[in-house]
Amino acid sequence: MRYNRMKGIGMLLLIGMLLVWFRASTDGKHTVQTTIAANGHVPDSAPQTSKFKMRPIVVGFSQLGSESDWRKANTRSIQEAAANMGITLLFKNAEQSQEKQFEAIREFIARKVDVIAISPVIESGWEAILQEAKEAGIPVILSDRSVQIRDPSLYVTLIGSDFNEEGRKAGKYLLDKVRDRPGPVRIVELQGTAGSTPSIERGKGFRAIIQKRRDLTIISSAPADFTVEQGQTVMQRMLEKYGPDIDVLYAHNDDMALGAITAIEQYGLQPGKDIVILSVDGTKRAFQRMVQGKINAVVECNPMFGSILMQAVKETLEGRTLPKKLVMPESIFTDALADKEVDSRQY
Ligand code: GYE
Repeated sequence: MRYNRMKGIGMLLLIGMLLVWFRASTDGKHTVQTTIAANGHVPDSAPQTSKFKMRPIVVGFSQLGSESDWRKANTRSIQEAAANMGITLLFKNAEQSQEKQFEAIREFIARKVDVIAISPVIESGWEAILQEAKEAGIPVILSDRSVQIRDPSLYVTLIGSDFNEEGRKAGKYLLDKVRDRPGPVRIVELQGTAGSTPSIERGKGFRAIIQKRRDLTIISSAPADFTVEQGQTVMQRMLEKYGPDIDVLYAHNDDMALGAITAIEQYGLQPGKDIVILSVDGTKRAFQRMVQGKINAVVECNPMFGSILMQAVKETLEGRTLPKKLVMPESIFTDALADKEVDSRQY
């Protein structure tokens, strides 16, 4: 009896010592096995197979806001991917404020996270804060939008879309749509957040294409911050000024197009008929409006890159070299096919 108890205590002591040794020999290390396929495909449920998993990878993610359906889907995708891959995500919503992004990043640095991911609200003003992250030895991955910096070594990679190409696609659709229509074709443009990459590039790409016809002119262009509310207010103002002269609305995202549709209907015009409407993103709500004939075409922008972002986090910590930009595959949808696609939209 006594001998058995001694044996039990001895076993407990041994296990305790082994645990201490185990912790000491693996502390701070992430022994991960990658599950990325040769073609770059990452299974969404890829498990975090850390051999001696004493501490999961910790990522601080500064999301720029929750201004649109696209953004909400993007947040969901990133949170789900982190959970599926056993990565701890510290999530901060900056509500479209760069200042709040700086605060979040400083907090991540203080908490010594393994990687910082940032979705930058605007392009300028990032050099100093990224330098702080670099000095703390924390790699930065950019998500969705870009930054203007002199030193490209301040971030590892950018995962997002080709916004210029999205603008070009919208322009090509328009050229085709009005090909038999004599000019002038008067366009109003609802830009997104002033100074943000998608707004800058969607504007440039669109202009590069429509300039092929001189009688296509942008008569008014104003930022509406990518929200339904501002889309409605700014469109209202444009209607008051230009009224039935407006032939086309190009909205830099679906949410602003939805707001604008309300304004157009209140003004007494038919969206999609009196005014041709193009937008960007491909949300379910925009597809529903396309089925109703109120939006004519939507250029897709894909927010579902959570698993690619998390895989990039793992590979960065493994010391691998990643391409400077990872671009999402995207399409364009028109009212002709909307009813076939609407039910399968994920966001
Ligand atoms: O198009 C818009 C969102 O940065 C690509 O931001 C993103 C854009 C997206 O608010 O809906």
